Amino acid sequence: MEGTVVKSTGSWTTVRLRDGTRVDCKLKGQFRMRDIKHTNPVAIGDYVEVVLLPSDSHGMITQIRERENYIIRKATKLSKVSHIIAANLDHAYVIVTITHPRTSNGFIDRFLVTAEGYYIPASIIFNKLDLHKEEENQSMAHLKQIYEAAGYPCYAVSALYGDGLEPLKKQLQGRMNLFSGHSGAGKSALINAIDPDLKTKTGMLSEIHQKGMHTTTFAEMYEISGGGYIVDTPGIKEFGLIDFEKEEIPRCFPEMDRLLPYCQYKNCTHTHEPGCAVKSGLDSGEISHLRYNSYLSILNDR
Ligand SMILES: Nc1nc2c(ncn2[C@@H]2O[C@H](COP(=O)(O)OP(=O)(O)O)[C@@H](O)[C@H]2O)c(=O)[nH]1
Ligand SMILES: [Mg+2]
Ligand SMILES: [Zn+2]
Repeated sequence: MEGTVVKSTGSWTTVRLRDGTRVDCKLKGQFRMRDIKHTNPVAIGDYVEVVLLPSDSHGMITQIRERENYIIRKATKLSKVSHIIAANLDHAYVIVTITHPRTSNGFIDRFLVTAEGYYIPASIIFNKLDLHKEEENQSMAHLKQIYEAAGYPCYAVSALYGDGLEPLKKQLQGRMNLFSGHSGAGKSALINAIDPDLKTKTGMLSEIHQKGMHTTTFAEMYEISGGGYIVDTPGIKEFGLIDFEKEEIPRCFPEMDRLLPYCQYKNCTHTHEPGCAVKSGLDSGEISHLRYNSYLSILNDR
């Protein structure tokens, strides 16, 4: 039988079979040792083959189909093994808050670069609209303009009051979606608002630190009624950017990549080269300084 991995906690893996039933499965021994680069041989979103064990109420995963894509992170910055957060994603969403807590531009851009790096289409969800005053609305409008021009769809919602959810719900239908964002940005609240049946745990925002507490400790996949999934990821501080070489970064900024054919050099890094269309774009306002500064900072990190 075939199914999708919807939960993986270590020793047990929950698989949703085609007919909708869920089976807790063990892994056939061979997988545990095969993949030494990753701490988890099977990940949320994996398509697997399962053999049901009639004597027990559980099953055995016998095959893992090749992944179309996946997103990984490292346990620590220096560690050689990485953890697959989720596989076979159709779309990645970053939940951004202008306030309570403020999401940094660096975080947004790192997320987007990671998604581009893995060829996963990405969008931005601005949450907590209800907390916005004039100033926050202006900040959001400014960011929205920058990211939409770059090619990223933007949504503005309030998970608390349910505002602005309809267009987003349409996009989520029938797809495998990843939700990421700072802890406290409202990922769990948003999943609740999208599908109240799911009853995700949402944490209270700590008033002293203005930081969210960790209520989710490992990624979990939720099935949306009507079809589709949302993978909720725990507060990821050092999101992604793991496997990439410096040379790959320029293509991960789509608005700059589009200008590359107009740069004098085919392999222009848009830093010191003469005749660079991206640098001209900075002067003309076509390229945002905010994005360009992120680009430089990510490039210099490599
Ligand atoms: N005012 C307001 N608070 C929200 C909104 N969405 C989430 N919150 C609150 O923000 C805190 C963190 O939300 P949670 O969903 O746990 O964030 P997560 O860490 O990203 O999963 C909780 O206290 C939520 O009630 C919103 O749209 N407006
Ligand atoms: Mg949460
Ligand atoms: Zn250039």
